[in-house]
Amino acid sequence: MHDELFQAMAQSVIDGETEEAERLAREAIQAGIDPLDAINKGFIVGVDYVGEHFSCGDLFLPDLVLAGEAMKTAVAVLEPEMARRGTRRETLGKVVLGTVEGDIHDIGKTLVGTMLSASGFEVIDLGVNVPIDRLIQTAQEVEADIVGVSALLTTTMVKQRTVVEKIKAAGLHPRVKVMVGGAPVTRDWAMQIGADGFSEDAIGAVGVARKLVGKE
Ligand code: B1M
Repeated sequence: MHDELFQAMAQSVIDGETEEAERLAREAIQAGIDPLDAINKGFIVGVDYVGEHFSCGDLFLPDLVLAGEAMKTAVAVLEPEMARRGTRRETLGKVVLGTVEGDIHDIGKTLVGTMLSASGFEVIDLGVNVPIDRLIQTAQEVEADIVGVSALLTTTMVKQRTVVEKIKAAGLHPRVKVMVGGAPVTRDWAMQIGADGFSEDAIGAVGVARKLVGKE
């Protein structure tokens, strides 16, 4: 069901057609499609295609930029619906979230934030290219339970290690837990750097965060 619509969503991202992606996202909401299905079965398929073809040199930076813009626009349309569907009960905990310094990828990080807040976490999203000291200072100020660090580049994921080290050095750990994620990040990497939690995707991040605050 909805396979054609999902294919059109992927294609709109591949073609970098922002207006078409936006229109399809609205169509999905009207058709009662779960917004996460629209993202995972539709738009992400397109962005993954572009990523793969960028890696092997078939597509170029402008293609990546346009695909990113189309994807971002679609997600922005779907986010309020995701939040609306989330059954918000008591506040489960505070999460300070950001994409690590040197890295400007924000689509996955923002999705994780949306899912966490839809599930009852208070999310303080510091955006992209966030200096490590700012993450730590904010965690202290707001008395965060979790610091969530996203990284999409192999050159910036190493900063996740520094976040763990600095949180420990500041005496915040283990009260403040560190959760990491992003396309190149693996469970092995998370264990290697001493992070408390890792998830491959936004849905999984909610389960991991709940576990970290002891509210499974
Ligand atoms: Co960039 N980029 N990019 N890019 N980009 C990748 C990451 C890349 C894999 C493409 C490729 O070559 N195949 C490659 C990295 C290679 C590497 O390091 N090994 C790459 C590159 C090289 C670059 C530049 C260096 C290109 C250049 O300038 N020469 C440059 C870097 C700029 C910088 O950051 N300093 C760059 C720039 C860009 C754009 C700005 C053009 C654009 C980003 C737009 C934006 O974010 N506003 C862009 C895009 C769109 C991509 C791809 C195609 C798509 C990323 C994306 O949004 N995915 C990407 C290839 C790919 O990943 N398929 C690529 C969809 C998103 C929903 O998934 O972010 O993985 P993701 O998030 C998931 C999970 O990872 C997880 O949950 C999310 C939802 O399920 N997750 C977490 C994420 N964070 C989490 C945190 C958690 C838990 C789970 O806890 C805290």
